Amino acid sequence: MRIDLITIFPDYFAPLDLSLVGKAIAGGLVDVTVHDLRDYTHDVHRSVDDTPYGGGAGMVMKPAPWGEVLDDVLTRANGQRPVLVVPSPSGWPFTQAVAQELSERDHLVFTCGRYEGIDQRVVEWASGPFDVRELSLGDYVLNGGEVAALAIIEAVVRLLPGVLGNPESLVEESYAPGTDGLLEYPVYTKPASWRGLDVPDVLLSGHHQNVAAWREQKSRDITAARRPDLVNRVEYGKVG
Ligand code: JAH
Repeated sequence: MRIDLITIFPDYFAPLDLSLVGKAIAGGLVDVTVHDLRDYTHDVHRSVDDTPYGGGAGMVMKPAPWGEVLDDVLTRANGQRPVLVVPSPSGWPFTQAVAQELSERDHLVFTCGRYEGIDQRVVEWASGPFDVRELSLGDYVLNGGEVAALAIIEAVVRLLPGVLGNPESLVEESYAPGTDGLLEYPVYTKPASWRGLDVPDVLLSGHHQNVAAWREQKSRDITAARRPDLVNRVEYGKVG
């Protein structure tokens, strides 16, 4: 998988060399290139933003540097139509199903906007040569798309064949929120008693059917309390 990242803060992506994603990069499964948007400006101040047409607070990212960097990325796309991931608080929800779709693509390009966002004509133009996906991680505003891009990359790269050590943990996650499932039940390990708190007896009983029933009930209770939207989807027959 090829990943191009476009940002005015290239250092934000240093953590990609760590952990599981770092191993995927070191092992040649993933090839990441970080592009500094300011390298695609031509003025002495290397300026990437300007005031918004129509007025209002804040600044908007100018389209020209984005056009030039995206043209440059396309020269290395081998005539394919890469996915352009645009992290945005106004995007479509990023779910496990979307992560799965992205993991099946060859080439992902991330636009990490700052300020009030990127001139909308960039997305409009890009929907020709790219498969554009404006994506939101949740209903909150960050200072830019970098942290959202890191989260999306981690969720996608761990799904690539050969990246995760234990493929069974992927199977269990087909029942995770975002793939129509319930929230996870609580987990425990040794010691059986810690700071006066005991592991629930059923988990020590060796009675596998009771363990399964206890976990199912915990999952339902937790999901009902925290994510009633997921309980309803389950009851309509997708999982439970
Ligand atoms: C903020 C560009 N849903 C998470 C998320 C994703 C992106 C942004 N904020 C929140 C963002 C400012 C500029 C992107």
